[in-house]
Amino acid sequence: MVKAYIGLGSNLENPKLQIINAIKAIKEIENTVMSSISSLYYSRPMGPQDQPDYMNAVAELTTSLSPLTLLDELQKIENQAGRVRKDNRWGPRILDLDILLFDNHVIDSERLTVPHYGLKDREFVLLPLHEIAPRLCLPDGESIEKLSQNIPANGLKIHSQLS
Ligand code: PH2
Ligand code: MG
Ligand code: MG
Repeated sequence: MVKAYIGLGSNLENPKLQIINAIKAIKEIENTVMSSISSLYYSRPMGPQDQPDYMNAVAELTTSLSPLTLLDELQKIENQAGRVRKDNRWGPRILDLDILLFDNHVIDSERLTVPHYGLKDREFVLLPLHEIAPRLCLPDGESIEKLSQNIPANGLKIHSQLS
């Protein structure tokens, strides 16, 4: 069993409900346990500014799935939520489930890049991740503690606590 960290995001069609439903669905993934979940956070959109604010959270999974099988399961959940894949980089979305970290693996394949390429520059990833895993280090040795101290909060706000 290894630990994987998943970023959850939504800014369309009742984002809070989307995240709550996604958490339920992730808990049903085979051979996987949700070992921790952060608070829900409101965040300002990164990328185009003419889109609604986001709701973001980070989950810790303990899993025996392979990275690509976990990716398949997460994409199924995105699709079930009604996500339509468009060519809109950083545009609005009903549900986005990103594998942020998968144990200490470094993966650079066509379907999957781990650690997630934006991890170090996104307050809506680093701060929820720090909430649930303050002692975590990235495969390159950088600490979440330090990264989260150095990132501007950019208005990130806790909306509600789940656990
Ligand atoms: N996701 C994006 C683009 N911009 N901004 C915030 N605040 N939160 C997100 O999850 C997010 C974003 C594309 O994945
Ligand atoms: Mg994303
Ligand atoms: Mg994504």
